[in-house]
Order: sequence, then structure tokens, then C-alpha cells
Amino acid sequence: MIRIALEKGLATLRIVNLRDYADDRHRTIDDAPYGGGPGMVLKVEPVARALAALPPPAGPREVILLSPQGESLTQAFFEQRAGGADLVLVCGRYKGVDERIRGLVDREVSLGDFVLSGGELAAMVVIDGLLRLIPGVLGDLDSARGDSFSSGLLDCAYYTRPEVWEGRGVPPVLLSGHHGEVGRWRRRDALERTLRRRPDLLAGAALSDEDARHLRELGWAGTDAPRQRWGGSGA
Ligand code: 9D3
Repeated sequence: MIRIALEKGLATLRIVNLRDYADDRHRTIDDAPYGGGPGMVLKVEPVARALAALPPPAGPREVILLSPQGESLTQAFFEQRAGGADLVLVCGRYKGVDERIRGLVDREVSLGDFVLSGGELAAMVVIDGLLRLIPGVLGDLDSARGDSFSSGLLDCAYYTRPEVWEGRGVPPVLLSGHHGEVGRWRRRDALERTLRRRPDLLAGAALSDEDARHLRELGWAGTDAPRQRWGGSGA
């Protein structure tokens, strides 16, 4: 998907190697933390020099540090940035980054509460989530418009051929050809799945009176229960 966006000229990507902005012959960009302790810390000067060496942006530009201390990425983050302003994604490694690097960035973003070895994969996640929203990158514009999180609900169930697989069929309404009924079934299924799996999302979803009535039939109290987490005690 990233390659297609670049080949179509719908986005440009520049990769900067921080080692090119080191100032010694070993191209060192990390050092031991003041105060002692294990691990290495990304130095501030290579990051500052790399940022200063970027071509002047044509329009607005936002510098984002990928870090486990950042705020969690959301679909809203991508939607707010789909307009095409320049993004600079700074990736750390090691035990962490010199605190003064935080003074060089506009925000700090994390993928979630788990530990990666560096920010590079997180940067690719940001790039993927953003480029797919650019019109013309995905074959079908509607496949981004209809995204699960754009509606604030989880997606409904989907099926494709065969009609029966190892004795397991498909909800008959999906084979009925009644588009109105299919639409209502999908909405109800999305509501039901969201209630069971991610009740926290219901607080932020745009719900019609009929949606709310259906949810209450399913036992929804109208308040959001705590999210069930993988590996949690409630799993
Ligand atoms: C010892 C404390 N660790 C923080 C949890 C140190 C540390 C571990 C791993 C500091 C940086 C990293 C490298 N991770 C990232 O750069 C990173 C990341 C992540 O680890 N999890 C979720 N999102 C992200 S975005 C960048």
C-alpha cells in the first residue's frame, strides 16, 4: 500500500539516517545515561542536526516522536492529518531518548502499552494509517470511509463463498437480496459486537434511538463497562 501511494505520486517519503548527523568517526548517536544505569540513550545533537537539515517545508509541518511515553494512536489522529501537511517522524531506539529531544518535537505518540525495540515499526504504522486515507491510494474510496472506527463502532461480520463450509452456513438475510434488511442486520451486528467486545466505544459512538433501543434489549445499561483486555484477569 505504501509503495502504491509513492508510485502514484500521492505522497513522498524521505528516510533520514541519524548516523549521518553524528560528529565522530564511529558515527555515534547513543551514549550512557548520566547518573548511571544500564542501556544507552539517543543523543540530542544528531536529532537536532537532522531536523535542522530538512528542506524547508512548503506548508505546515508537524514533528512527532514515536515513543512508549506518547499518547496512544487513534483513528482520529489519522483523520486529523489526512489533509497532507508534512509529518516528521522521529524514531528512538535503546533505553530511550535524551529528554531534551522532547523540546524539538510537537507531540509524542505511542502504539500502545507494550514494548518494541525501536520507533521504526511504529513510524511505518503511522505512515500506513495515514497514506491509506489519501484519495486514490486505496482502489475504493469507500473502503476507508466505511472504516469501523469512523462510525465509532466495530465492524459487522462478513462472509463470502462458499455458502456452506464444513456444515457452517451464512446468515440467511445476507443471501436474501433485500438491501434494506441487510443494512439493518449489519448495523445490529456491529452494535452487538461492539457491546460484547468493546463496550467502551459505545460512549463515543453516534447512536440513533433505534440503536440505543436495540442495545438495551441486549442488556446495555447505557454506561461504558471497562474494556476487556487480552491477557487480563477477565480474559
Ligand atoms: C525501560 C523502560 N522502557 C520504556 C517502556 C524503555 C524503552 C523501551 C523501548 C524505551 C524505548 C523503547 C523503544 N520503543 C519505541 O521506540 C516505541 C514504542 C514502544 O516501545 N511501544 C509502543 N509504541 C512505541 S512508539 C515507539
